[in-house]
Amino acid sequence: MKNLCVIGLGYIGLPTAAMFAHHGWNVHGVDVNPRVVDMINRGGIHIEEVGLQEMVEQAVEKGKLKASPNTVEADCFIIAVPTPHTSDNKANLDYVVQATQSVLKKVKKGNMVIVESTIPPRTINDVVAPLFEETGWVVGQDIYLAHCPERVLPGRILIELIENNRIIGGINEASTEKAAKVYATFVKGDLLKTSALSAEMSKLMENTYRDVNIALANELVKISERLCVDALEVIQLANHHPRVNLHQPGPGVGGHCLAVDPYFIIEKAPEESKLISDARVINNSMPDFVIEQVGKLTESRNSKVAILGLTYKGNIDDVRESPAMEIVGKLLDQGYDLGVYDPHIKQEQVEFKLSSFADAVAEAECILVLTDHNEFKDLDEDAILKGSKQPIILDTKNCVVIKSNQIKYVNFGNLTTNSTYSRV
Ligand code: SAJ
Repeated sequence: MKNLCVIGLGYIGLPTAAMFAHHGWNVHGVDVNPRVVDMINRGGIHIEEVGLQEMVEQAVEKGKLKASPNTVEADCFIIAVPTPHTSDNKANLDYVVQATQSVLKKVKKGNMVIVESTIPPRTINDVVAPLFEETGWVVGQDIYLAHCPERVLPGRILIELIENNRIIGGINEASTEKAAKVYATFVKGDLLKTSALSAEMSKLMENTYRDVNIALANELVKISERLCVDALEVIQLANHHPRVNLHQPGPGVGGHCLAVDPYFIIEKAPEESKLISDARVINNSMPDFVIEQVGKLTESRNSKVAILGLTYKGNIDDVRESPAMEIVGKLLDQGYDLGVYDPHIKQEQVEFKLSSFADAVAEAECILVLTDHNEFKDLDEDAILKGSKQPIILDTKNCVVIKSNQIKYVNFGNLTTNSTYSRV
């Protein structure tokens, strides 16, 4: 196997395609977006990820990576298209089905087909395999089929593609063995061989585990506000216990993974997913909780609020399912005047106006930190003291380090415990 076709060149597909090309495969990338195809064929990238630009540039230069809108013949096909959720929180498998149908037109006996997209339990057995069987292929014999979910953390993708253990979930053993050979190309972590169903469920549980633990931390913040206790200190103290790992509270859970994947389980087992469902409700309630706190710190709904950070987490450029975007939308709907600053975001990614830091904090009654970018650790305090109407920072990500005692600092640890809201 030397020819690989990767369908979907987004946050997972493009780094994966580049990694295989870097390890000697002839890679053909497929994407419906002509701008993306064109940019890659010129050795460029359309997403922010450490080290990716260099790897794509090299692979294209060496002729190991090409991109087009059409699926081509190959020895192995990797499907890495999005699986968004519908308005009623069901998995939308349209892109997976379309990608599979495009593979069907090119597949040959002996080929390997791998789905990396995150999918609900039984999707490989009940949705993907039947598409091949309907056209006469014996799946697991004529062609091989597996689910090998990605587990990489945005910001560390190229490192984790190699270091992370990789789950190899074949529709049968022959498919598992063949898929394992594909990833053995560069994976240094363990290749964990299992069934497609266990692979599907394991992937979903990894993100659900994190989502439920974040919900516990967010619930603690609400309890702490009622009981006037420092939630952040409590988390710090409790995490000194050898078997406790409380996660960090925040303005909500964003991204295409933690905020979506639990629904893929709930959809298949609604009665049995009480805790998972409640956790989603708690995390989805945090944007309103943050807006309540803004209301306590500002004179009226016409007040100016400075927004620092729009992405769903720090040091990336991804605003998908971002709690910050939801908070901005709701504050604008309520009539607040906003100054929005995010050094990782381009104006064309959002519909509202982006400002410089100084313009964002000018005349602000509250400076609302919604994302933990490194740039926010050390803020321009002079600009805040000179420009803002009230030098008050509400840090929902507990990431800002304040030096001046003229600035009132609020985070999820001192919402009620410190009436002066100062942190000197
Ligand atoms: N968050 C908190 N508190 C925490 C940790 C995270 O509020 O203690 C928030 C973040 O701010 C963000 C959201 O949760 O809004 C998700 O961020 P994340 O860093 O937890 O994860 P993702 O979505 O960037 O990546 C996750 C990872 N999954 C796990 O760590 C179990 C990654 O390994 C997966 O590959 C990725 O989902 C995916 O694609 O599924």
